[in-house]
Amino acid sequence: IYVERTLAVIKPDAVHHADEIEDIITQNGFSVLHKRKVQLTPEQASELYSEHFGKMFFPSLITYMSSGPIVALVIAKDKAISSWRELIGPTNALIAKQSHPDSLRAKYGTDDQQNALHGSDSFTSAEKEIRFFFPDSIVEPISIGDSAKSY
Ligand code: YYY
Ligand code: MG
Repeated sequence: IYVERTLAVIKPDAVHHADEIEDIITQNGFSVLHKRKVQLTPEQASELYSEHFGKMFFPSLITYMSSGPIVALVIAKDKAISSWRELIGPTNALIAKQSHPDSLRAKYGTDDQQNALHGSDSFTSAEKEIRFFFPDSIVEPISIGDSAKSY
């Protein structure tokens, strides 16, 4: 049995709800494999969001993401990447409140920037983002049981 992993980040605006959000994560069947509370420097936030460099919202995104502590979690479940993206909801929390009222961004976010949560969007970004926060963790799918196969 192979368990997919993804990176979840509780952003500065939602860190005061971190315990509650972690409960929701486990209630939704995810295992929390690693957890770290850190405050990113603007340079580190820029690295994490490098794909958005040059966009209008990039400078304010970096200011926001480095404005206070965040909680990074490696969470695991079958189809963890898409399942976590689904649970957090649309990027814009204002839209989430309309179309996905039960999503975490609807519950904890404010607008298109302060949206409370991050989730990796693909296997490649999950691997990269897990390594960014947890450089010592094993990135390969973890195997439970005795048969060893790779992707
Ligand atoms: O992956 P996701 O977080 O749902 O959205 P992205 O399009 O990758 O944008 C990353 C991040 O940038 C988003 O979570 C908030 C911020 N952002 C913004 O501040 N303003 C926008 N118009 C779009 C995104
Ligand atoms: Mg994204």
